[in-house]
Amino acid sequence: MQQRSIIRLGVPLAVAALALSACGSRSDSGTASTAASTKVAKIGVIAPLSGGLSAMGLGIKNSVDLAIKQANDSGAVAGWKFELYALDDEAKAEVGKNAATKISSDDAVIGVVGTLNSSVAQQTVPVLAAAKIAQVSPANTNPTLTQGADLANKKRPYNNYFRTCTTDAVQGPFAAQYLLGQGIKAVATIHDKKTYGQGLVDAFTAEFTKGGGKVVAAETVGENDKDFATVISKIKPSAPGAVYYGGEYPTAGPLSQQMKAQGLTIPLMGGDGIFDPKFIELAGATATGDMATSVGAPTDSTDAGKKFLTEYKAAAYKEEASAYGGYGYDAAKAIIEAAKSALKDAKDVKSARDAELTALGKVSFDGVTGKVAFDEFGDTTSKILTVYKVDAGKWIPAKTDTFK
Ligand code: ABU
Repeated sequence: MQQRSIIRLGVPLAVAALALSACGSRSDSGTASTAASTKVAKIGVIAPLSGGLSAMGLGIKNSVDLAIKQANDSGAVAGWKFELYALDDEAKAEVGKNAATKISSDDAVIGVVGTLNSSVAQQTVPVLAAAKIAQVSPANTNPTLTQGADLANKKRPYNNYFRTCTTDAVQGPFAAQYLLGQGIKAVATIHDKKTYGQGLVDAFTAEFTKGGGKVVAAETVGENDKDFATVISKIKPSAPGAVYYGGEYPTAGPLSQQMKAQGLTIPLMGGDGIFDPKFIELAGATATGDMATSVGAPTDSTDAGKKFLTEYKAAAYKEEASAYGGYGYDAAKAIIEAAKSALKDAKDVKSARDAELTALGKVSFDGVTGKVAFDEFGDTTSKILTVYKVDAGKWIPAKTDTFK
């Protein structure tokens, strides 16, 4: 009797479970399930979702999620739904490589947005390339990723890699020209010895010295350093007019704070890796006058950017879009745009990956960060950058221009 009751109860439960799985659901874990007639293509995200750089990574993830939801709502690719498959790289190269390996074993992945860090991308790109999965970064700025190690003889290393942000070959010189234009002719450089930080300082130094400036001290720090007394005391006697820093805000913020506290009252300038409210939080009240370059025009300065920020806010994500939200959104839109032709007549995602790579190289649309299109190396065709200055506890745009 008791057994019959359990069986009677079990049948409707099983039917309900089957019905639920047929209706489909979206998850971050990579589990695909959707209505029988609709196929699933996953868009991966590999970014720091925890740790010191998570403010930027979570902004990227949320923005990709927004692009996916909008694509699904509008039926961007007939017969297909997109799903988000986000993995945390903790801003660590090895963790990123493992994430790429996991993603590349999933036959439903059509493309990946990420990574934040150039040093992590150096590990993820070859893994995804072996599976012919597109990677579109909203944030990697090291030029070697697209142009190869010998920048004098550019050669694209992997045809699966694209980026919606410009490179440090543009960003470093843009900062050098700005400082020279401000009458600052002597700087000290510091970098964190990582791919991004070192490359940015190298590009800055070449342009700054070419323009008649002098690098009066060149130092390095560790990305996890907390005490900068030694490096500050080495720099101080050379009397620079500014410090140019290659690295990210978790280190740059305390460095700026300690510089001012130790009487080195000159601006710290960095690249897009320090362009985040967290930098100002960490640097404190004496950050006023510090500077950062970042890719593109300020997101809220264009109609498309304003629309994106309004939609992002309406989606009620816990975290801000941050510096790369718009670029993450455009990276996801580029993958979706390419998928319109790649997936159209495809029986499955895996067989569409070659076509996706070809189509990505040809995309051209107006994104929230401007025209989204890639050159023969996979780099964005946009060379717009902005200099921001800290004023009253906020990053304020000082100059937006196209690098020449
Ligand atoms: N571009 C800023 C930080 C990310 C990176 O390129 O390493």
